Amino acid sequence: MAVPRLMVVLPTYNEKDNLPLITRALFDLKLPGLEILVVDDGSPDGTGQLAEALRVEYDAKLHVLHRQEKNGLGPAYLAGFQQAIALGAEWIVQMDADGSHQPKYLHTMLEMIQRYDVVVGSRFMRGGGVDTSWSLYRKFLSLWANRIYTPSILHLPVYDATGGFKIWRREVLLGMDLRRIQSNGYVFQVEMTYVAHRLGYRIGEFPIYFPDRTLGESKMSSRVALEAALRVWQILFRHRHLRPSMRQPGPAAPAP
Ligand SMILES: Nc1nc2c(ncn2[C@@H]2O[C@H](COP(=O)(O)OP(=O)(O)OP(=O)(O)O)[C@@H](O)[C@H]2O)c(=O)[nH]1
Ligand SMILES: [Mg+2]
Repeated sequence: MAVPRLMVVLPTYNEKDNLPLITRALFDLKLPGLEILVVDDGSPDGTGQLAEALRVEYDAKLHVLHRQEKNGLGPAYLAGFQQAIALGAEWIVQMDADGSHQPKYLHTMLEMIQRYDVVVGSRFMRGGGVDTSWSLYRKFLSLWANRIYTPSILHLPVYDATGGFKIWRREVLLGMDLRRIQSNGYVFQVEMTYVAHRLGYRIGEFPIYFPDRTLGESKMSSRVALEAALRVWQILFRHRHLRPSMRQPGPAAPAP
């Protein structure tokens, strides 16, 4: 059987210290057919140039998409997904470059993608967890937002509504019609999961432990969390009309 091409999309903005670590860890998994696509939005710290050096080091197995403007994680992922599809990827891994999404989980998540359309690395299901340094208050608030608040508004069948460590089948990204997705930040994750769910794709969840970013500062704040909570309603009204029959017919997968 031909090995499906696996593309890990890594968005970066000022990740020059993290990028070499995550790319090394990914290639060390020795997963057949694994390639990486770095999506850098002109990082002032030189992450883009560093990615070019890694491209030479890893030969054709690492690709770099340079974008001029920084306009957030959502648009960066969307551009990366389009490029991954254009490069022929069959399975597309969505993963932050900051160390919070640990490559070691990919073995099992890849087994699961054979049975599901999307696999979500889940912090809030049994067996998952968040950084031990999180205060009880922050843990409680995230657990409530992800397991109770968001799923009860959107009727989502997942425990981690804002989870951003995912594997997508190519057909799913094509069928979702990514032009529908408009959000950024935490809400981008919710919107992607909700659209997939409304279109009837099967979503599997796998428990992950989520350490805080290895290097650099977290941008999480109460304002960011509150805005995300309100925007969940916007997602509901924007997409609740979607049905499985409204999947976009995409071109067939390329021959192996
Ligand atoms: N290309 C691109 N990447 C971005 C942008 N914003 C964030 N990223 C990257 O997206 C990933 C996740 O972003 P983070 O800033 O870590 O966001 P977060 O994980 O929600 O928050 P913290 O880790 O708590 O700060 C990281 O790999 C970032 O470098 C952006 O505007 N453009
Ligand atoms: Mg992060």
